[in-house]
Amino acid sequence: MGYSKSSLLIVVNGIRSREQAFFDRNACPAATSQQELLQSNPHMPSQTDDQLSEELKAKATELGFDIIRITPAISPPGYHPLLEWMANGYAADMEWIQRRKDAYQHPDGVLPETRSVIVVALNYHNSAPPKSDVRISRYAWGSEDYHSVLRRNLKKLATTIHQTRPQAKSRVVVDTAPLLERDFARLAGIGWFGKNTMLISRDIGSWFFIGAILTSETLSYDEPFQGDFCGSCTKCLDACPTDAFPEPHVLDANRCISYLTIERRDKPIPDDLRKGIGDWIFGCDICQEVCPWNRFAPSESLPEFRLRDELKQLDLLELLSFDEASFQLRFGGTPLERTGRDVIVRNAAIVAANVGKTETLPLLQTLTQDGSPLVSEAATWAIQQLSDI
Ligand code: B12
Ligand code: SF4
Ligand code: SF4
Repeated sequence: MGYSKSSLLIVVNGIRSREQAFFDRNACPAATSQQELLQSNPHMPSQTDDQLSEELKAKATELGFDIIRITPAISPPGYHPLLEWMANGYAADMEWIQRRKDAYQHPDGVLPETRSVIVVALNYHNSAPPKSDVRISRYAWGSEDYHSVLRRNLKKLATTIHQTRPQAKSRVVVDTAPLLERDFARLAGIGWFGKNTMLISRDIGSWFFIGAILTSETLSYDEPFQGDFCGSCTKCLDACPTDAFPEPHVLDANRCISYLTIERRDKPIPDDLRKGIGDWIFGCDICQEVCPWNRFAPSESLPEFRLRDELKQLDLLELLSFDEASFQLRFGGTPLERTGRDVIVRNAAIVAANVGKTETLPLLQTLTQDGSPLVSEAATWAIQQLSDI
């Protein structure tokens, strides 16, 4: 999932620490000099690292995060595998990853002088909607885009740091910054890299988002995750309909349905991969659905990720009829808005052919004249496929 908006830099100034409030009330000379000392030395902890780390963990639980762990800011072991991944062309057209490849070397590339990385996991698992014409990946079933949900709650969490260490610099990271989030989640001890490349937790499986706060502060650190609990299982590798895994733990984005249906927005989907897309119009969950570690995944943690009524039944006839206005009416403000109308209609045309829905032929015929070449090309292809039935 790639996003172009930059993550938010938050340096919370003006929030008075408990110490400051105490000193203000008691206004004695010693107190003033201590206060000055605190302000002149940003790294002098006003609370011990242990206390602040414990407070952060308690606050994270209160905010609904499922897991929070903390790791020192180091150069991630996944940096060289990342370079190899790009050199093999597996990043497809996600030039925003390649453009910032140097910045991935250390969290300093995102926030200078980062000392600690606070990593959270937020579960979004949800029970499946009734069968409809098309499928949408689970992460997009909620009422709000997960980036905004995570950012909002991470910003609240970051205030815990700034209340006691007013000079701290922190930055909230969800997806967009050049940070290998899965690497830091493993370093913090959240889980291991499954053969499907997902970070998997023994406690909650893999249906979770990762978010992070980079901070200039030192904290108490958790142990990295040791071991790999995939064993001899290969269910995810065998189930991928487009053969997107050239080897275990490596994903070729060019072949992944998630990339094809969400990120590939200005080019047609290659012909040889269209059948494999099956009935997915937005993302794909197959390599997680088959994973035994997800059998007992808990239900979603926040109401924002509860299945929206509008997604319970999705009809190809409606999707293929979308113009900009009706697309916005249906998907505005939801995670699907991000791709725009043309991509969803293009995907819907491919799905119509894949599921053999001949009732869509009149609509597809109209779409061959669509203003978007993405849509008209896919509609022409779909008509050919349906005519062969
Ligand atoms: C680009 C991207 C994609 C791309 C590429 C995915 C990929 N596997 O690389 C596409 C568009 C295909 C995609 C799809 C999805 N994504 Co995405 N994506 C990202 C993003 C923005 C960057 C990932 C990246 O840098 N990839 C490059 C590869 C090389 O790195 P990596 O897979 O993250 O980490 C690997 C290396 O570090 C390597 N490694 C580390 N050390 C070592 C050592 C050795 C020896 C070796 C060999 C390897 C190795 O192993 C890690 C795991 O494979 C991250 C957010 C972020 N900033 O990290 C989200 C992220 C990875 N995506 C996420 C999700 C939820 C998804 C989807 C499930 C969405 C969907 N349902 O459609 C799918 C899952 C597909 C899959 N099986 O991965 C979550 C994953 C959460 C989790 N529990 O793991 C993330 C973290 C977003 C988030 N903030 O929650 N995604
Ligand atoms: S998300 Fe789907 S297409 Fe992508 S690797 Fe997993 S199973 Fe394959
Ligand atoms: S399906 Fe099997 S091999 Fe794949 S990630 Fe899950 S446990 Fe590992």
